[in-house]
Amino acid sequence: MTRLTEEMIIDLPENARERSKKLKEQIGMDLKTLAFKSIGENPDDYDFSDYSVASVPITAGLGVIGGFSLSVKAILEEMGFECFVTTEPDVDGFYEALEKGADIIFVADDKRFLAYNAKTGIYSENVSSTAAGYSEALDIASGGLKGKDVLVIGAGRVGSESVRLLVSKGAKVKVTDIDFGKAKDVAAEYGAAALSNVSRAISEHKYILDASPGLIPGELIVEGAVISSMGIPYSFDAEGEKKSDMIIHDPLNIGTAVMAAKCVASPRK
Ligand code: PYL
Repeated sequence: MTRLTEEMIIDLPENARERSKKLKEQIGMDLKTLAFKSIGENPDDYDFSDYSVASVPITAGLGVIGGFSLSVKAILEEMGFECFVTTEPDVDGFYEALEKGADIIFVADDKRFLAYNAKTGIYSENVSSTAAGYSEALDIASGGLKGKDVLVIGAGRVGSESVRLLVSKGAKVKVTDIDFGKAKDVAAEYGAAALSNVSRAISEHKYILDASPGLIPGELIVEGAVISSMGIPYSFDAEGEKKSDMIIHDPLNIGTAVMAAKCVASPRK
């Protein structure tokens, strides 16, 4: 998964509510509702206003990303959780979260973004959560993908999980990747079809789930395209935005919200 940069999330904290409102305009539900719907749950069945959530900065690997923990906090607060960023990073920060009574603790290194419910042992992670949230958003935006052709761009961790989920929703899934071997492996594993020519695949599909870091030239986008794009950096130019009926995108919000929903709703594993 591509590593976020401070520039990509610099405005996230103050725009979290705006993004949730935009999502509601696009698909008829806000971030919290989409997150719970992505896991088959109704947010009204849960009162998580008394949950305390901690976001712990992690210095491992390439280190802390400026604004990352604050962005996690803003996304969770927009959903209705009470959230704090620990003053200490890493293990001492995890200890601080426990000492301060956090129910759910969010931590991310360069390989894994994890949410852990310290009270129940339930945990969730960002790759499967992002795939779930964006696949659900595309299903809703399309009016139901069952029987429809859908293209997944990118056969990495998120793209593969998205192929699996979209096949389970009854879509006719095609997957493409600059590494055609990866696309073929994912297609074979989940009952999808692999397309070798990425540009042609994009130019032939109305419904697209974009799980790739690459920019997508607007000239490839079909008129009226409905696109669910977790790819970072943001992949579309003015022409692509003009031709698309809808582009659902954020740098971190949907994946983080689904992680929180899973930690509140999932039965103990
Ligand atoms: C979870 C994001 C979504 C897209 N790419 C993933 C990423 O950038 N991962 C790295 C996160 C590092 C966070 C850093 C901190 O500030 O705690 N260790």
